Amino acid sequence: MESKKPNHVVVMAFPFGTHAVPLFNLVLRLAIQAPTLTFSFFSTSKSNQSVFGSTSNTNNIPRNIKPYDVDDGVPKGFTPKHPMDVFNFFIESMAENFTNRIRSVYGGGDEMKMMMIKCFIIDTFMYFGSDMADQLGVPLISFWTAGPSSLSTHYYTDLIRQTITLGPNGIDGREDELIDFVPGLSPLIRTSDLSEGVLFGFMELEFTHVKHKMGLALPRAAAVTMNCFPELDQPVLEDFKSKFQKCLTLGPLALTSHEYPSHTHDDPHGCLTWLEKQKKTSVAYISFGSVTTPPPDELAALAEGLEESGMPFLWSLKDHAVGQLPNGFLERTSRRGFVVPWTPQQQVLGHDAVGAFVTHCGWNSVMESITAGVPMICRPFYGDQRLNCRMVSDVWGIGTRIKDGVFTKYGMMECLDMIFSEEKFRAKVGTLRGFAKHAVGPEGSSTKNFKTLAKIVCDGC
Ligand code: U2F
Repeated sequence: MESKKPNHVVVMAFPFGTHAVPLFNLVLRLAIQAPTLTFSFFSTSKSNQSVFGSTSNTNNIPRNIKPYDVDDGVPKGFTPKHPMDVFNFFIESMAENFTNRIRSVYGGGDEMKMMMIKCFIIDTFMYFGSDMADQLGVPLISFWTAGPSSLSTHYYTDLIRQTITLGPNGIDGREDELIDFVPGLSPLIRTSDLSEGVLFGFMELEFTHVKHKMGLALPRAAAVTMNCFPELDQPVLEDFKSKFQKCLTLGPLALTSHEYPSHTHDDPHGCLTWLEKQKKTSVAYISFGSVTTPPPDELAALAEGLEESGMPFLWSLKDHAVGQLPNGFLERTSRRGFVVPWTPQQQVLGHDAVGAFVTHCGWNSVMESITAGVPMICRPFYGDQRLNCRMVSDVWGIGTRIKDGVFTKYGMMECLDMIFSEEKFRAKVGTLRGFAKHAVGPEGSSTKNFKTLAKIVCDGC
């Protein structure tokens, strides 16, 4: 705060799912590029602990990044009865809590200290950042952790609601209607692929309003950035170019963050050693991201399908769910199956032995699978995952969806058979992988876009 020139960048992370880590990795690269700037990273204490806490990270964090904890909004003494309770408390108070915390760090109302802020970098969900940036007259960078098409459905939420008017039965019976009127969006997208709150589902929840407001705020950002590359969704990205001040694709982030080891790269269970013993392209890797576990009946069906298929598999399964596997499953499959609570997923997918990825279609997982050239078997659950699944299976043709949307023993076996025997999936994902690699190369679009981003952030420093 000593210098008179604004030299602070305020970063606002969204503390759930895999949001804070990719934003942090982006901030790391910028902080190295701009050592005279201080990057203040605001998130809840739990999220900051997981991002900054691991020892392997600490040594690699430049000193010009400082974490600040923000109140998570959960009333003191409250015992959550449902995992969503904590999420909803956070959402309802995030605008107030972040604003107050930022004001307390930057002078408690002393406008001179607020003047030290030269730029905001926010997770797109933190829509209220636009007002703060406008008040100070500084640029705001919006970072969308998911894919272009899902962002498009949030930007065009009003158009979608006006064009498809749902009656008293809501989406029932209209699940397969095509969203073929949104500029740039693939005409193969259906109403049921939309995230909850765009057209149906939890319409009264505060989170629905947050997503609507963030869509409307996008044109106010100096740049909208995201973890992808142009060939993945050209028409949507072209449309964004005409709607946003700047649209910068920066991905795949998995290929740009390797130099910053984090706990996601640790391998305490020896997955990579286990993969070394498997044949090339023989293993099915299963993971449903950081939040989701399929319901018990589906877990059992998935396990039965894996067992009956006779295929080697590596399964990232949270400890609390292991008891829901069929009796004796672990013992019977121990010669060819490995079940662990966490894997170094990027390296796992990049290992020659892995031939298919059974995934919930979280955006980071989809990007990591493409980056590694591994075709997918999709079982989406919520949010952007259904839309990502549609892109993977119907638009890009680099995977298949599980039959009828839920795991069954024979459905699982059918998908495994299809993905391992039909070369077309691997060929198509291989092509995308090539584009991905080129994007982060010396002449690639992501490399150029990162330079543009760094220029906006560092302007005058
Ligand atoms: C939310 O995403 P999730 O955290 O549920 O899922 P992903 O986006 O796929 O991210 C999971 C990350 O965790 C890593 C994996 C990914 O980077 O490599 N990981 C791991 O290293 N080891 C493991 O054993 C398991 C996972 C949300 F649910 C999605 O719908 C959104 O698309 C996403 C991004 O906004 O956030």
